[in-house]
Amino acid sequence: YLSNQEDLGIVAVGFSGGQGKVGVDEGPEVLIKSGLLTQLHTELGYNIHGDDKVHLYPELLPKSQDDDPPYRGMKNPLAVSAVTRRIAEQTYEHSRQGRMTLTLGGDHSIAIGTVAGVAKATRERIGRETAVIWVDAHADINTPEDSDSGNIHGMPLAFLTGIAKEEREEYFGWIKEDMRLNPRKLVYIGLRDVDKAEKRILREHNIKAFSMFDIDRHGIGRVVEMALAHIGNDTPIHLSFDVDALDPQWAPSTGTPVRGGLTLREGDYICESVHQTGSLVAVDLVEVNPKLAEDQMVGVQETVRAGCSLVRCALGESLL
Ligand code: 6HN
Ligand code: MN
Ligand code: MN
Ligand code: MN
Repeated sequence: YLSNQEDLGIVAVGFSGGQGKVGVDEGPEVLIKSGLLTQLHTELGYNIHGDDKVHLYPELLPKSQDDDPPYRGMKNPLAVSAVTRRIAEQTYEHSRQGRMTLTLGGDHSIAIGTVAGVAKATRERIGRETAVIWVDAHADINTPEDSDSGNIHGMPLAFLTGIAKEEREEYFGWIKEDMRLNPRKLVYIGLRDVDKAEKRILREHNIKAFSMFDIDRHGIGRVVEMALAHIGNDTPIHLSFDVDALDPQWAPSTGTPVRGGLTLREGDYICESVHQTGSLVAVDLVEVNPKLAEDQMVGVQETVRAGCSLVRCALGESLL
């Protein structure tokens, strides 16, 4: 009852301003070109809503880098804030109508928009707080001041939870209370490269996190069970999957690869289990960068195949 299981709202976001490497803006195009949306329609039976065009938001981008200087150390702050604000409107619109909402990225800064929009819609529609399962090698919860890189794709959860505060509308001040994520409703899976300041935030706010260590110790089955138990039954779930959670063996074409990650099967298992709850309301797949891979052809193809597999599993492909 948490969403219309047959209706799927798509937002394809060709945006790379949350980090410094070109190419991640081409992620959604290669995922779509490889046939993902067709598969979701013909094999999984979803009615697809929204256009299959990739949004580049040219009208929202500052004319030049000089018009978007660093603010509190953040790079491209006006661009990322404006684009994510628009994405929040798009995901809000799909989610408000009870559609399952799928966002294809783009770098992970775009989740500022997807989580904000879905959280607001779900509060209005069924009066519930949305939980977020963040599958990633990284914690993406740096405050601007704590960040070593200034890249906003390492900060989305700081703004979404309100741990990073900002008044000015044009610098994420548009994120209002009804769009926020309760830190107690956030669960991580797959962490293995967490900055020192982020570790302190996770401890201080008592945020539930399952690292690769926990997966080695308990196995993926038990970890997912514990993650879902933390969220609780009948809570709407937003799954935000950074493809770099997978080991680079499975997903080499990504901006910040870290060895020692999830196997493709473990990633698929997370997605299948979350689908099986019946509480999934939104999915993001981000950080597929077709311009990056040691062996360009093979690496890109593998990464795209892995990304498509994760999405299909989250949308119910492999469950009998
Ligand atoms: N991602 N913690 C590093 C930073 O720059 O803040 C890496 C962030 C990676 C972000 O992979 O979505
Ligand atoms: Mn990551
Ligand atoms: Mn990430
Ligand atoms: Mn199903």
